[in-house]
Amino acid sequence: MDRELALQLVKEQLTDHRYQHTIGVMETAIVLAKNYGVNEKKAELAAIFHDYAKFRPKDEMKQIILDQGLEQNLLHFNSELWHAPVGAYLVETEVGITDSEILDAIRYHTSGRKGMTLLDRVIYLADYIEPGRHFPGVEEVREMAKENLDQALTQAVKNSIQFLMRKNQPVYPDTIYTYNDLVNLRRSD
Ligand code: DGI
Ligand code: FE
Ligand code: FE
Repeated sequence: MDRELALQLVKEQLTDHRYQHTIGVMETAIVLAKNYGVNEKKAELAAIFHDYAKFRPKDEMKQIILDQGLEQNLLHFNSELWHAPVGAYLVETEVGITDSEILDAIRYHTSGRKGMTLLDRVIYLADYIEPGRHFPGVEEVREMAKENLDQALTQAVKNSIQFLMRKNQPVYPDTIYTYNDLVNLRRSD
């Protein structure tokens, strides 16, 4: 699918603000893909569609999680997490994208997962550092992302978990698995 059609399809699903975020994620993901040897076309499409389900009503997302046998444990956690796996499902069924690497990058863009692929990493990080993001610590991660993908990703995941803990929010298991996996990967002992 070409970029123009993909953008047209996603624009209908999003607010203007979220569409601008999507453009930022797309541009950032392409730079990261080039830098770290990831398929640029897959990075482009995964980025364009990563927040496809962001504005679906909660009830609709809940029903899809139940009916399609998605991870049921999601229902016990913040509904902000749901748009990622539900998005992967809708991008396959409504948009017709069947590439499992692209669908996985969408599915895991919020929580990450143990054993993230390079494409998963690029999309997670692009979502975190795109130019429209302004929160404490983001500039540090932007700088790291120029040199070391995993170091930047680890910092982004750590910041996200600390943010959730400061707000006394539960942390979804995949988010913890992502952190543990990245820390184990980087350990030299
Ligand atoms: O969709 P975006 O805003 O671009 O970004 P995102 O897909 O990373 O979603 C961020 C939201 O998800 C934010 O409100 C925090 C929430 N979130 C991310 N990881 C976890 C989480 N919420 C809980 N409870 N647990 C998590 O591990
Ligand atoms: Fe998202
Ligand atoms: Fe996003």
